Amino acid sequence: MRRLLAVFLVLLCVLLGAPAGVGAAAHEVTYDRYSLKVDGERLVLQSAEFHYFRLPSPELWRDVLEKFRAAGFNAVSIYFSWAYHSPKPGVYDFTGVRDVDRLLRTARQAGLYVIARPGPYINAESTGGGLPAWVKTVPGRARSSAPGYRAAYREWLHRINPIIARHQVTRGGPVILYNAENEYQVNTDAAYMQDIQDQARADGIDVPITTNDCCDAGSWSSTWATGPGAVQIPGVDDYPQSFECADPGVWGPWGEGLTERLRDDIPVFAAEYQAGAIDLGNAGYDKCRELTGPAYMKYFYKNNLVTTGATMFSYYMGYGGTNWGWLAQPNDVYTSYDYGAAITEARQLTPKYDEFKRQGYFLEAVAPLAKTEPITSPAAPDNPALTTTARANPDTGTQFVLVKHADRAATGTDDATLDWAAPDGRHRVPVRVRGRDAHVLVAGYDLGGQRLVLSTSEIMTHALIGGRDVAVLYGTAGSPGATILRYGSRPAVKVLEGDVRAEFTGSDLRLDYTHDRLARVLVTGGGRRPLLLLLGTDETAAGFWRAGTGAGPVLVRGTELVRSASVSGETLRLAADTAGGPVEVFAGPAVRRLRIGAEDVPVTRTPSGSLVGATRAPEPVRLPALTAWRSRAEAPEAAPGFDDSRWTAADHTTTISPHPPKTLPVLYADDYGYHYGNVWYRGHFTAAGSETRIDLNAVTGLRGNYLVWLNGRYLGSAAGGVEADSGDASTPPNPDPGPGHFDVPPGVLRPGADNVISVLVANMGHNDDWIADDLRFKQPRGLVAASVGGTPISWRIQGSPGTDPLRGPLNNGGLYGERTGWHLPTYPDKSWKTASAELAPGVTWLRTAFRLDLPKGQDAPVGLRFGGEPSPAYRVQIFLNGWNVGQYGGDIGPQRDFVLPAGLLDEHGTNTIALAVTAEQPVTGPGPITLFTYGNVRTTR
Ligand code: IPT
Repeated sequence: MRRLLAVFLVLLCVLLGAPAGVGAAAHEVTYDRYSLKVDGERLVLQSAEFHYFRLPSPELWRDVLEKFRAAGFNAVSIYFSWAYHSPKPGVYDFTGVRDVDRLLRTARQAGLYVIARPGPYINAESTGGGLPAWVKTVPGRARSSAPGYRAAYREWLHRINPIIARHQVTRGGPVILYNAENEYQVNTDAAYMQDIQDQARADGIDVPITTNDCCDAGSWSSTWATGPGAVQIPGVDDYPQSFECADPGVWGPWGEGLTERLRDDIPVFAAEYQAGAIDLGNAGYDKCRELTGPAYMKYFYKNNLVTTGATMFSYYMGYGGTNWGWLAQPNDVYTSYDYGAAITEARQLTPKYDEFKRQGYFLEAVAPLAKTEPITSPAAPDNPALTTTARANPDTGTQFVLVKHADRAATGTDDATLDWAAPDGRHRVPVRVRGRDAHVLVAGYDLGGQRLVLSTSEIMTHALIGGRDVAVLYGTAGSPGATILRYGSRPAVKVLEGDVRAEFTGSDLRLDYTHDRLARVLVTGGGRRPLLLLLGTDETAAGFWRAGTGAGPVLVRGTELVRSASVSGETLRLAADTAGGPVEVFAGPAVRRLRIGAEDVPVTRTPSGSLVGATRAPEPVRLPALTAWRSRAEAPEAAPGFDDSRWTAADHTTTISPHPPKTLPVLYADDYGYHYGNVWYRGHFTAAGSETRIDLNAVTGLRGNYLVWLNGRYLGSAAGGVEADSGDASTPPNPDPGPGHFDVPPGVLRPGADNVISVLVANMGHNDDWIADDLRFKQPRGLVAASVGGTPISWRIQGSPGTDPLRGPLNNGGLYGERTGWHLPTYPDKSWKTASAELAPGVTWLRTAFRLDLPKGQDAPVGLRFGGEPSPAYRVQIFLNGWNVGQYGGDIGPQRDFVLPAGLLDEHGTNTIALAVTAEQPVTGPGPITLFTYGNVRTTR
């Protein structure tokens, strides 16, 4: 019946002209102990993580997802952040940058399956771990089946699930798996875990449900394998390189990184496998990229593939993005969430991307990988420094042999001869392994119309193009390689390029060579269709792009990227990024012309049968200098006469927070509905005249601070606390900031009259709830204690007055300038004075505008750079056309460059930068501030 329905839907799609590829029709998702299957076809799931909420520019989602697909990923894993969509109970927004329908459509168009991860809890170093801050005021432990929390998370699930449901593979969409909760192994509330799944099923989720277990393959897979809470396909998170990027030379400090087999009836699933790192030690993301670079990827990913036989991989992160607005979880990250990922925050491809491409193309091309069992290694090295591990496909006999160092920490290069009992015969072949490298070698494989006996080169990809097999094999530059192919009779061998020795004995053609640039060998006859063998190095292999067309696959080299390809008549059209220089395409003989984007590229045919031409270099990009800064100081709230009568009275005497207040009234910002960004407090008291000191305590999350005025006189600042309950300065050692003691200067008090304490408190974001104990997550923000002698104080509080409908709940806090629109591009700043470099304590705004007209048809991501040394005495909130794109300052993190993403940035118009600078003391402001580009290519983006 299901089959019939599927056939019907296929026909319907054909009739309606729906595109081919992922999601053209309804499909069935099943699985067994080896792999997932779509309509019975085995699939190696190669996924990487992407957070749309960290790229507030829907037009760039397509760019990133196309880059994923072009690296051989066939899936994207997506957290959905509840906090990003919901400013308050009952209010949800799925429009504009929050349009997840568009996101899922885009994923499908890019040809990617989706692992949908709506939490409710997601962690992800995002504010509250994805829980909206209003959940802090909901009674009952978060991440449990407590009724208050249950009502809250069901509200979210019933909004997000129906959107996900209509994009499932089973309805012709891309969603192939649904991830319930996140690393919930530390908790034992099975009813909660079960309810998430019951809600999902009730909302129409019918793809397999998965969850990601952390650290020590926990409860939901084993203890709870059959009971309430158990999911269908649990997976495991692995971060073998840790998060200490300052020491990128370390090698697996957190273990071998081998994904455990959790159950016998499901595939091995690496649900989150480390592909970058948070920058815990402020080393900068380039170091994180080094820590998790190509060497790590080669060794750990290949080891995992062959040793555990995993067929489901999801790499965290494929693209990290930006903690714009108040999205960051303050204790782990700063504005950039680049993550040292394969694709940088500014969407640039790195050497890590090349390695993903080499591995991803292999997984996609070599089908027997989807069903393997471990075997005793058939290939013995004669050098004990090297070792081999192997698996084989039980149906085809294809062997996969992993060659690596016996000592995983070894750094030297070792040669060996492998004595390999391959399915088609025994051979002695040379291998060379550098330290911290690994190779997956294949034997007994039907490579298209060829029979690969074995090779000591790795397979990148192969394709049937114009009636012949074209295969790309590769190895470390300078290392020896041997490839043996089987023929019915002696074939003709023509070495078109490079130094390759060929020998035919019995039925085997043996090719010996050194991996060097790109050798080309054409083999014809021998009872098989022709083979063009391309033998490259890691580097030359990475230069190849593969794309499908209606006329079969094509291979391309010399472009920066290939997004898609199509053939019409004699013309191959590429949607590609180019940077000038030679381009080569391997397409069928019918193809005689090449068109890249809107340009015809003249081509000639090579002896390899390929076409070569040249692409034009992109036009240079000229950026304006940022001049004509205007400024205006604010903080009228500090003045005693400021009218705060419309502010919210902060007069609660109780709170549901698990952290009891130290003084009353309760001053926790969340309790008054102010959840994100800065908050102002004004405390009125009738002075006795004897008060000498104001004692305050504020909790802000890491890197936060607060500033204090009395009757308009600035008293100073203090660092905000990170723990609500250790603020007692009298019990040393007190490791925690938070408490601040401010002496009342002589002559400032007005005895018998109204006196006003004004306090500006930063809220750096909300703690996550990783261990699900509520204490971290429900830690308050804002003032947690305030006293001036024993004199009673009556308080008012003001934060962000409402949610910006375009930019969402996390864009703004309650600075005066934010409340009056000084960050917005339309704000008339003509009356502001020319900015001076010297800043007074308090908040000063700086604004400037600039025009851009970037060359059309090019992608040149623009950034804002702060030169000079940042001072710990100021912090800067950066607004681009009203969008809060980040924070800069000596205490904020190592970041100096901020991405200004296209979409928020008008690449052909006027843009406004507004900086809100909060200074703790008189200080020279930030600068020099310049625009720069991260890259420049011609594109069809
Ligand atoms: C794992 C989380 O699931 C993910 O959300 C993110 O926080 C990641 O870590 C780190 O960047 S938790 C890890 C301790 C396995």
